[in-house]
Amino acid sequence: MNLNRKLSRCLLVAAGLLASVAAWAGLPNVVILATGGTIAGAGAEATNSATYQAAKVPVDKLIAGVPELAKVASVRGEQVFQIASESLANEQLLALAKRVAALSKQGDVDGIVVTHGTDTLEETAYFLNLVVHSDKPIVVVGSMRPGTAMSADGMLNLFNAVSVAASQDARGKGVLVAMNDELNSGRDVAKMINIKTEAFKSPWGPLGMVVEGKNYWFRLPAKRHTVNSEFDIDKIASLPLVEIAYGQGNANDTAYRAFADKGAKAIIHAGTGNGSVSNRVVPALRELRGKGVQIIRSSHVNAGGFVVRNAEQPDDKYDWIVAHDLNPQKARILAAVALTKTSDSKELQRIFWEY
Ligand code: DAS
Repeated sequence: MNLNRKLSRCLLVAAGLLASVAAWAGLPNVVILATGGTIAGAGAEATNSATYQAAKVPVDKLIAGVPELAKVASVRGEQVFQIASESLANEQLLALAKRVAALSKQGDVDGIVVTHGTDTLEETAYFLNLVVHSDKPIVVVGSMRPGTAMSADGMLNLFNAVSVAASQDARGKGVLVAMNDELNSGRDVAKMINIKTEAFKSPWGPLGMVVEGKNYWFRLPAKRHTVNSEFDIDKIASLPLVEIAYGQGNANDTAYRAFADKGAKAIIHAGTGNGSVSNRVVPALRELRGKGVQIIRSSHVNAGGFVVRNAEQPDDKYDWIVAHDLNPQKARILAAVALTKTSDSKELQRIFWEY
């Protein structure tokens, strides 16, 4: 057996021993649900911080790679998927949320960590925030560099996530995202850059920080979430098709019409500025609204949009909805969840104000 395999086996055995010590010591029970991504990635060289294969390392090796986890929790892992998150479709999102919800109901589970690719981490974190009825800590975590790279960020991100998931003071704060020592709301946070370890930001700031296993809180979520949500994953069998069309100066209505032809129940307009719509696109959106497709104006401005009704577009007259401060990809998640309950545009707008 080569040295690498011997080392892996030793790590796994050591992790097993540490886990039993943690369990014996009565530490909180944390379950890690692994889905893939860079945090499970592997590159050829230590200098490969951007060139690597995502979704390669299994959850038991992720746990074995951070023996310090046993100091803060009794940890066990489940490999839910092993995929890059840009390919995590609605079906996987539902399956993951159902597993999170089921575990959260178990008396022997004190907290849950979801390891995830960073590309759609913000979508999954928001979805869980909307549909999992538990006040137990649910912490989503990824990494910007694979574990094989110099100054990899995954180990500390994972340690922080497990430490927060094991914390009493993280309860009732909604789904959290633990990246780069910050604790952000799963609702607010988005990936703002794809080449830095400080990639995830909330337009309204983090909820807190985690430093050497201690949480420091500065604010609380203002929108409805988890136990205070009217949506429940146990009552959602599937998600309706919601698509996103990107606004730009030379836009036309081709994408919107094609999405509607494919059965989209709502179209998120990822608009410029205040969710603005080109005058070449407005007629198609009004026609599609007349055919029952919901039209939702969001903004693709980078640091976070803030779309209000009837500013430059007569939303009341057109019966359109505004996504407020949700970016287009989060607006898609909320629209899909909301449409499992109502297709009334006034009710949908209420939901966009409250979540
Ligand atoms: N492809 C990216 C993903 O799985 C890798 C990462 O950043 O996690 O989201």
